[in-house]
Amino acid sequence: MPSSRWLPAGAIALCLIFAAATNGSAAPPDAIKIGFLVKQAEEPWFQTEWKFAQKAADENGFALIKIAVPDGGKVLSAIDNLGALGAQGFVICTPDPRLGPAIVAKAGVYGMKFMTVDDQFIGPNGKIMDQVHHLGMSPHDIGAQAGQIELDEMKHRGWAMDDTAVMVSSFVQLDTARQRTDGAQEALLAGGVPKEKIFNAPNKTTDLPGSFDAANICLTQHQDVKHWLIVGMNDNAVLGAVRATENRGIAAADVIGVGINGTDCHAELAKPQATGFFGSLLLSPNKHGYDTTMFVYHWVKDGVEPPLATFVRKATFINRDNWRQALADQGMQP
Ligand code: FCA
Repeated sequence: MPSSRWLPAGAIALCLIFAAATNGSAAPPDAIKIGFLVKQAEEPWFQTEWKFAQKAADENGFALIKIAVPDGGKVLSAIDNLGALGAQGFVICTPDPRLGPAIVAKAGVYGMKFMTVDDQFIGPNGKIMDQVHHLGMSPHDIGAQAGQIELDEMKHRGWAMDDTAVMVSSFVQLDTARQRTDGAQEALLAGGVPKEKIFNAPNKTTDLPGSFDAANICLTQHQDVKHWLIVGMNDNAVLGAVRATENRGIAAADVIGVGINGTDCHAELAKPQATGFFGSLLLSPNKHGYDTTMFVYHWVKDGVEPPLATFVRKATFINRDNWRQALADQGMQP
């Protein structure tokens, strides 16, 4: 059982027992119950959100029920289980934004208040469901920041544009991911990178093996490139691509990758030797976890509807030198 006490995938049947036995232990039996459902419970990003959601629950005497929902079936049964437990609301990062209408309908069956975190729902018309309450990061601007940091570092290393190319470790099916890599590309183009030197590496899955495989194909197609800049939607999208460059024998000094999240790269930044993973933009999973949970809690308890959309714009560049301090400054000890 993971130490952070969450429901592993496939253990939904145990939800009632597990939730009653372990989650929200500080809350009395008649306390308000709020669920927190995440698509990739194995990512430190989501574990950090959970940790701060739990802090909100502990401080305010309500119960938090944390459930891993790696696919659509798990999402729907998790909401049923929340209903059976008498939960009045939940926060969700869905494994597939197109499940949005089904999730809205299912929550409606139980009269639950809910909001999305990180990934917004997509409606039947293919557009973001902007009537669903949401809190997330500011994808385009933060992507652009990653691109700008790479340009600055490229200059610092004295690389020539001629023998440099950009790898975009992309996942365009997810709107927040697409906006981040679009923002990065725009910054790189504005900084003088020619369009024809930007190569797409579409990831099949949003994890390290997914980005590794996509990067491998891209590197095979462009063996003449000497220096690589790597952008992606999060730390794993960049880490997998960096691993692929190493696999090909490309030296760390010839690679600049900047991740996003700042939560999933601590082992990387702690390595004794620098790798091609130059650093990351540390977001605010503490706020994402704490604030969404409090929004839903107040909505349930006091009838106060949260703002429809909240975008957390802060991003702190972390690297091998400052990451421990930057995390500590924001109460997110590694
Ligand atoms: C998405 C990504 C996460 C994190 C979050 C803010 O859900 O999958 O890694 O970047 O957005």
